[in-house]
Amino acid sequence: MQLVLATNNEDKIREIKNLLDDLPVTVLTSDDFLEFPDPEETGTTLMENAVLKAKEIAEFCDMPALADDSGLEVDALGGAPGVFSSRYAGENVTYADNNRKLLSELKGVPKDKRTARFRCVIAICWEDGTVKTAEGTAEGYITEDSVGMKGFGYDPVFFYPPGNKRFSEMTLEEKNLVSHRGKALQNARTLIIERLNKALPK
Ligand code: ITT
Repeated sequence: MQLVLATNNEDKIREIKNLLDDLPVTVLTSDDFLEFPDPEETGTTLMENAVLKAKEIAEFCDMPALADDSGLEVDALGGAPGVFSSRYAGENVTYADNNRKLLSELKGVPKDKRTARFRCVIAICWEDGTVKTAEGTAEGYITEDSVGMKGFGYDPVFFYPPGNKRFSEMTLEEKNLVSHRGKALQNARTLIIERLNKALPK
């Protein structure tokens, strides 16, 4: 089976590839195509955006596509940045810009009110246009500073209590075992394996 990753985010690609590497699936990315669209995320939920990205890329590449829409929900901010996580500090900003804005919005908020979760929705659009989805979350809290060089995005400000460290202090394998993306991909693997089994000659 060939599966194209419907994302332009290199950091997601690294994590997703690691999570699929033991399956009999050839994983393709934007690097394998001369042109690759960057779908406009017009949905109001992670689910809507994941589905629209998977559909658009599956149609463009004419093969099954897997999309990830993910974000950080901070309780003290009423669930923000949520669906706007990648553009929290504006269009074309860096991860560091987003983290600075987040820490500044949470200035003075006590630790017990800094609870947050990462959410990930994976959508797979098969060749026939049908779409299946899978979800995962990871609960933690937002720290008061930005520390750690691993991971990406909000990882340097996201403390994960069961691991007693930030996502930015975990190896890729450690993070994938407990993260929102790791859990969503674990569920998505079941969908891929079902599909592979269907394709096998009886
Ligand atoms: P694509 O749409 O091309 O996949 P994107 O980066 O725009 O790439 P999203 O719209 O799903 O993707 O935004 C996700 C943002 O949420 C991402 O840019 C990070 O800021 C944040 N995020 C998602 N997963 C994360 C993770 O595992 N660790 C840290 N931050 C994460």
